[in-house]
Amino acid sequence: MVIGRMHRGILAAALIGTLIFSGCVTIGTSDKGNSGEMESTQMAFEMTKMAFEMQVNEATSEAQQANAVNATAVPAAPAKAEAAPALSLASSYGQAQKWSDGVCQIACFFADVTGDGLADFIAQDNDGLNVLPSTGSGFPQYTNWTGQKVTCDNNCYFADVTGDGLADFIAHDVGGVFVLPSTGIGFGPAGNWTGAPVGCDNGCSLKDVTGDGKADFIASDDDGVYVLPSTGAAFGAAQKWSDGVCQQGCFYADVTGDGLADFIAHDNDGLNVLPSTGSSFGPYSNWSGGPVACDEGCFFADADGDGKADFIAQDMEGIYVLLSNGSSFGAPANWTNGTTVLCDLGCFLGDVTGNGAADFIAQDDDGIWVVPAQ
Ligand SMILES: [Ca+2]
Ligand SMILES: [Ca+2]
Ligand SMILES: [Ca+2]
Ligand SMILES: [Ca+2]
Repeated sequence: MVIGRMHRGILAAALIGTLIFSGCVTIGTSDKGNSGEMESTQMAFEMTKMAFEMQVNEATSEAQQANAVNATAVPAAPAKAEAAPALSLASSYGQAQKWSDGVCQIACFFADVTGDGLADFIAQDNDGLNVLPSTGSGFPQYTNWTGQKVTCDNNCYFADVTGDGLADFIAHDVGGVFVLPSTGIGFGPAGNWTGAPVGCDNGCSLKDVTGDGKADFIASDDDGVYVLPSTGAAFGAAQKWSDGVCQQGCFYADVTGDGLADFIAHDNDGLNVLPSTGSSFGPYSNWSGGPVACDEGCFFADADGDGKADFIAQDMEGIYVLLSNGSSFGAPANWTNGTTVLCDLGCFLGDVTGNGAADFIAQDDDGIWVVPAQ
C-alpha cells in the first residue's frame, strides 16, 4: 500500500480527469452588475491580476458526445444549413445543485472509477478512499475502496492508465509512481510503474498524449516537458516531447479533438498550443491572440461536449468559456450569466452528469455543489 505523508503545498493536488484549483471561497451569487455590462468581450483577456496558483488537468474528452440526432424530418425544406440537425451541445452552466453533504478530510477528487461514463466523487479521508459513484444527479452513497488510509508523498491522481475505461488510483511517491488499478469496486494491488523515483520540477500530470486510451505520465521540467508513456502495466522511459516551458502555467488537454492530449503553455503573450503528434508536442501557435488571465482559475475541459477541450476562465463576474474550434479559442461567453461561482475548498471540472460536457464542481465547507454544463 502506498503510505507516506502528503505534501500538497499551497496548490491543490492536480489530478487527471479533473481539475483542481485551490484558493477561493464560497459559492454564491454576485448581486453586482447586470449581465449587460458583464458581457464586454475583453473580460477574460484583461491583464488583471494573474491567477497563477492553479494546477490543472481536466477530464479527457474521450467522452464524445453521443446525443441522439433529432432529425425531425422537415419536409421539402430547401437544403440549407439548418437541414443538418446539430448535436445538442452545452452552451451554459445551470443552477448550482448540491450533490453531496460530504466533505473530504484530506482531499476531494472527481474521476470515473466505475467506468460508466460519469465522473464519481472520491473522498480521501483518514480511513481511506471513499468512493461516491455519480447517479447522474447526485453522489448519494459511499463505499470505502481501500479499507485503510492512503496518502501520497507528492500527489495523488486518478486517471485511467490501464486503458479499461476505469480511472485508476495513482500515488506519486518518493520511490516511484505507484498504480492501484480500479476494479470497479476497489483499488489494487499497488505496483510501482516507474520502478524508480520520478521528479517533476514544475508539476506532473496524467493525460493520454499518445492517444491509445491509456493516460501517460507527464513531467514538466525546467528544460521542457517529458512523457513517460503508459504501456498499460508500466510507464516507459522518459521521452522529451518539448523544449517549451510555461511562463504562467502548463496544461494538457485535447484541444484539437483528435484524442491526443495537447500541451498548452499559458505564457505572458497568451495561450500557446503545441498539439500532440503522438510522439512530441508542436509546433506551437497562439490560440488566444493575446494575453489571458483568470481571476480565480484557468481550466481546460470540454465545456460544450464537442470533443475539443475549451478554455474556461473562472472570473469574479462568472465563468467564461472560450470554445475551441480546433485551431483557436473563440470569443469569451459568460456561461453563468454574470453569476459568480467560487469554491470554499476547491474547484474541479468533470462530467458528472454524463452528457459529454464537463460540469463545474465546487467543493465547499458544506458539501459538493455541481454547476451542470447544459
Ligand atoms: Ca483503469
Ligand atoms: Ca497513452
Ligand atoms: Ca489533440
Ligand atoms: Ca469543446
